[in-house]
Amino acid sequence: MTATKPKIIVTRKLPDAVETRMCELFDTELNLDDTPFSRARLIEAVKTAECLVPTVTDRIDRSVIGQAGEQLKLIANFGNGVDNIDIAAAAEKGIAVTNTPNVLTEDTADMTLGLMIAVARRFDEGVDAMREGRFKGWSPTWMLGRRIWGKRLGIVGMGRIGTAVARRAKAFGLSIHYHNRERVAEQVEQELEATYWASLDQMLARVDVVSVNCPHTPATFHLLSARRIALMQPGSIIVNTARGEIIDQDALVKALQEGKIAGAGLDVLEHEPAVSEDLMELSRQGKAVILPHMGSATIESRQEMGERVIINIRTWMDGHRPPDRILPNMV
Ligand code: 8YV
Repeated sequence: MTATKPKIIVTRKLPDAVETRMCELFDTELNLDDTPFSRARLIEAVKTAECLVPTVTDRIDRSVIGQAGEQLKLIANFGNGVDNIDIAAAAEKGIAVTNTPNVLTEDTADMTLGLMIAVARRFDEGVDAMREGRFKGWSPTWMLGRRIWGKRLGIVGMGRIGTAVARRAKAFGLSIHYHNRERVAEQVEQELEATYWASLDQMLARVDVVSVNCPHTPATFHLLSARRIALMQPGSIIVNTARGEIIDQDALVKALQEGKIAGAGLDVLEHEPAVSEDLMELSRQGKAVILPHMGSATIESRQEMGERVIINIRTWMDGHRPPDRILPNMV
């Protein structure tokens, strides 16, 4: 328990209301111009802060944690995914790590459905056609996409976001298939009329749309490997609103180039923010819709993510276990 206001370092610009409340409650160092922290600045921060508030753009690996001072007790991540933080190294040093679950579930699920429809119904190409003045009037055979109603959706990772995607997709007339480490509760399976596949390979070969909704961990790195992408049906599409690293991006590019699968909707990329010329070319050809990691980018989500960060810090200050604590066995 800390008697005075603890020293908090926030690595990126957060919504004003969140920053204001943080300044009221803590001895807070903000990053008003939002310049991402260099590694050196991050190391400097872990040497002085009692609590660090990083985001997905900060790589807090074993080496950074190793250089943290004794005063650092909490890393309160502004974000759900914690693949940017070495959780085991933090635990070994007695540093608690928290995230911001739940509050971005619905927005990320909306984005997943949005991408699914955008790819299948060629939103991107339609917008381009209008911007470039290529719309010369309605035609019965122009801009034909593919129907998603009645198709099979295979969800990889049936956690909070995967389940929210399933609920929406069911309403859009897709039948729900899923692969998960564990089968979800029978009641949820019944509600969604979902089919469970213990074998990811089996599921990939049988569905029309694949949605990636699992966390990025060492076990899910390149889970969608070249071999697995090759199992997908030629007319199928893949949507990723989780983490780029879960799909072998080079293999995905090759499959799209060779027409082995029909399309991809990517809100996240491997090696973000870099985007390869090959991928951009596929985007220009209408085979990929690529977004700049916008899944949780609503005013409401970002505000509520900030509130969760504050709750986690406050609970820790009061000597309790922060509600969103991540333990090494959880990743
Ligand atoms: C966040 C995300 O905006 O929360 C996550 O895991 O991927 C994003 O939607 C980002 O991580 C903020 O750190």
